[in-house]
Amino acid sequence: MRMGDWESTRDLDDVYREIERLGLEKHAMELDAYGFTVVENMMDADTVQTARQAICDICEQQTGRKPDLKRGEEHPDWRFVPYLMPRHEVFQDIMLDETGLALISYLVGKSAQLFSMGCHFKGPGDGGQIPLHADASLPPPLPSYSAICNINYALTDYTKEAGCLAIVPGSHKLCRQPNPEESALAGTHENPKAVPMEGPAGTAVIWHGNTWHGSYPRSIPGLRLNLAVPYARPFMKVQERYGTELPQSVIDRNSNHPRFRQLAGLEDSYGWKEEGPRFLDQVNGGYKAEFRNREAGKGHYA
Ligand SMILES: O=C(O)CCC(=O)C(=O)O
Ligand SMILES: [Fe+2]
Repeated sequence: MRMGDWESTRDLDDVYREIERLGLEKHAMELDAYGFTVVENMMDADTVQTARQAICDICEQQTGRKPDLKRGEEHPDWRFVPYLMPRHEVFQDIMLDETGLALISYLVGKSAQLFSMGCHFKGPGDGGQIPLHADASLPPPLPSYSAICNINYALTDYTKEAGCLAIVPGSHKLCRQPNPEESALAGTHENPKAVPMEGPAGTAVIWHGNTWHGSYPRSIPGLRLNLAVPYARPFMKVQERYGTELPQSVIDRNSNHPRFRQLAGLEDSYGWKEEGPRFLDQVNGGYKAEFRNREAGKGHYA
């Protein structure tokens, strides 16, 4: 029997076929079993370098201080560098990479929207810890499915002393946030169940929205840069404003990609006023394949 060609799982079948086509079955299984997976060489060296430089330039505009990747003293502890997707083409290409899209679609569905794209920009210092948490900031209990998911790209080498990402394997099954006494990643109360996600720049870690994660403080000279790219089911309010607020040049550049408009919120049908809802083109077509405006007058609204 051929798996995945069924009326009852039409959206899942598409997602599953893409996972098969790209040979990502092992990663899908790890997401279910452990709540996270690691993809080595997710980004090539040029992409890492371009993304890192773009973030350093934006950080310099934000702080007035030139980042020094080797020493990092000018940027102690950590700061967030937000809203990266529209600010450089490299970030749009990273969002549209087929491996990432296949895995996030497995977790949050084909109707995923980009939640935000930022960098946790970290220099040396005791204040560089991001305590363990689950990204699904919903009232407890958290749903067992992934309401939100995340791809964390290492833009510098990840080691514990360098301030890398930490994950508590299997924690997605607990369906709750860690308590304050479970969340530390440094000091005498450091959670011993947390595992450092060590690996070279270009590695990506993908996790389920319930998975406990954070990052260690950096105790060696230099800077740690990540690219944090959470995606959400569209019932979750996204963190950054895209949609029609995006520069037209960004929309035009990516308009040939079949998923850009949905990811960037351009197909968001909610928030209507007197004009009323837009209508789904087909009832059984899964999510938001096509919209018609009200005048076209048939189908269900999204
Ligand atoms: O890599 C890190 O510092 C953790 C970032 C984080 O918590 C997130 O992106 O949700
Ligand atoms: Fe997080």
